[in-house]
Amino acid sequence: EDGLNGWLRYARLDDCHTKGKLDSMPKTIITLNATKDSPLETAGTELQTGINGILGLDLEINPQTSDKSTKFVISTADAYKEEYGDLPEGVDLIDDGFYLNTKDADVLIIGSNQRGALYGVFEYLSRLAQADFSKDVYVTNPEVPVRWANQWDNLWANGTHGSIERGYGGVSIFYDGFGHVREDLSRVPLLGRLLSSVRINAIVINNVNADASLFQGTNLDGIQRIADLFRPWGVQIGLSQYFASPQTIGGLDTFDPLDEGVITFWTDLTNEFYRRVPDLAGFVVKANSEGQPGPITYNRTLAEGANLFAKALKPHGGLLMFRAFVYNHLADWEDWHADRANAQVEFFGELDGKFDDNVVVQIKYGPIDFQVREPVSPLFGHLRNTDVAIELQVTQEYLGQQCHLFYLPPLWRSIFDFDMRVDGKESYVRDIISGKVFNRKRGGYTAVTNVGMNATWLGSHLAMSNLYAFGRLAWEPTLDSVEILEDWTRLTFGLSRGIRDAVTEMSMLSWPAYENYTGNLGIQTLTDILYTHYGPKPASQDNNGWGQWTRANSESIGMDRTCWNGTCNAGQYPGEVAQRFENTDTTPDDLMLWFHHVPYSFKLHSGKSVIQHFYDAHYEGAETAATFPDTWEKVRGKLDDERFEHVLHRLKYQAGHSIVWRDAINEFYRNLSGIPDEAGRVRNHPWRIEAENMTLEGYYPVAVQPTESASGYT
Ligand code: BDP
Repeated sequence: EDGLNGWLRYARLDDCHTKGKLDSMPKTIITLNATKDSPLETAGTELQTGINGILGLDLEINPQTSDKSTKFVISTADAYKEEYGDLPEGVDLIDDGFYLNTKDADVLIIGSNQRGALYGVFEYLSRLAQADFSKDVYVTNPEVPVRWANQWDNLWANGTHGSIERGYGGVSIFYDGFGHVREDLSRVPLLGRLLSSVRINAIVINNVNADASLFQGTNLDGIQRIADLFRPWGVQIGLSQYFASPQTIGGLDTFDPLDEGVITFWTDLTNEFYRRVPDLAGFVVKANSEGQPGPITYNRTLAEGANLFAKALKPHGGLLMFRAFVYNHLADWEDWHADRANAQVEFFGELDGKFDDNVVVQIKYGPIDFQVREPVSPLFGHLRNTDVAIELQVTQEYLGQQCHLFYLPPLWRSIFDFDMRVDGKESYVRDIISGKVFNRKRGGYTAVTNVGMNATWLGSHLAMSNLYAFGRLAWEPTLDSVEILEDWTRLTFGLSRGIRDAVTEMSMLSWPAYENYTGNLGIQTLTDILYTHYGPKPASQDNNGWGQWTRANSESIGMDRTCWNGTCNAGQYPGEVAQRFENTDTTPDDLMLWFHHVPYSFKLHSGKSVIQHFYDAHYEGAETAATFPDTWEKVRGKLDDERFEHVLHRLKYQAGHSIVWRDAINEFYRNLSGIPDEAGRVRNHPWRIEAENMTLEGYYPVAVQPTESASGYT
């Protein structure tokens, strides 16, 4: 059990679950009109494999109906109609949707398209694996058509990040680290299977900080090979494009989006991609951000830049995902009115309606960058005439990098379920994304996944619940976080109630715990901001151009984002919400320091002062993390030792690292504010043992920066 199959293990059910159930199982699998390597063919073999694993039955696959014995019918709606007649009334399917009927002797798994049929098989197997034999009729359609994974894989191994930028599960499954697509791509279909099972329909296979050498020479064949391996799973590929490619690989002296030569370059290259990959999903573009080139270099708008690609993609039906993550990372820290959180609306607000109709603006959930707590990006309230997708992160860049357990759905749901009150009316972010609020036809959920060659994919078994949940929520954003988790746990670790309770308890505590011991009250994750984004380093947040500022001094802390005195980021939200954030009286405690600069003694709604909240929360968070190894110990023996130990090791590490966090942050702000902890705990707590006071063979003290996260200052 190394984790490679994730939640698709198809482990054999105990007899007690299957007793009396096997006789009534259909005897054959019909895949109507399945062609070689098609998703429909995959659906048939997956069902065969799954039933063999879960129930121990051997079923035959026939492409057509033959004998009279009971059967599974896997088909597209069109093929089904031709063979058997109409689907029952009320079965209305849109692209990728499916109809599953387990009520009768024959089990029907009918997709609106082949991909939908494959999704239906996964749904059926997921139920079987959870010992759910209920007789049911189930019709389901996706909330949005764009459900994309984004991988930030580099072609070259890079000293700081390995070959996946912000990836913590090993090196790339696509590239060899020496500038080429791997010869051995055997992990690709395994990933395709996992993605398809949670209805993710596309994957972008290279870093948004794109390297144009992917689009040259034998790498083009490589891209084609990758696409061919994903296709049977109903997963399309997408490509990140480098804006200056016309110059770097095209031999032109410009990359001006309005230049004829540049337009021809992109048209030709795009045509070449489609010649090789006819079902290419589209491109992702990061432009004019963090040093990336873009249209602004030529005084063109971001919309003009986006439309350049959109026009080349249009004849092929491709989408251009244009990232709203545009800001100036060389901002002036001295300027108290500068605010990175304002950048998206500043750059994109005025461009609403100026994008071609195959452009989708891809917006990170918050206005800054995947922090432990952010308000929703205000841009969602501005783009009324533009399709949008939300960008989430499955990879835990700022959130413990898979060394800490952090179950993300509750955080995501807090964003999806936020009511923007556009024009004073109910407008949940999820309904803006789906297009309901502004009457748009297309919306999307995307997530930076960054799985790697590690057998666990993400570096941690428990982190896989986030990949699973991303797909489930992209399909149905109102799903309950605990229900998703329970499904995942049963599929991953079997049906033991004890394991389910343990995983649920830890996972549901993981966001509040991490927020408590890293950065609370909306101050953001107080991590090393310049490089690693890991471990405590509050001082690094200020005094740089990157704009993730805390504005902490000896008296006070927080970003003043009010309009009356600050950066007026609050004013970018629709009226009712703006008013709420403008005022400390109506700003919730968990966003207080996001919107307000207040003295450490400022009294929160909870009645505590800001500084005392810091102290208490950091203790509370570390205390919660300390319970995780004990909670997990309770399931020892209820699963394989291999995964048990792997998880335990990470949880123990987390419990320890949360203490490092606790003491570093508390120490830092006690020094800065000069206000002691009312409970007298700082640097004087039970169980803390400085390394200097231990006898450690092979270790010696060295200077550590920042000193507050060091043991005994070294
Ligand atoms: C930041 C990452 C950086 C990415 C950037 C992005 O630290 O590695 O390139 O986002 O999303 O969170 O483009």
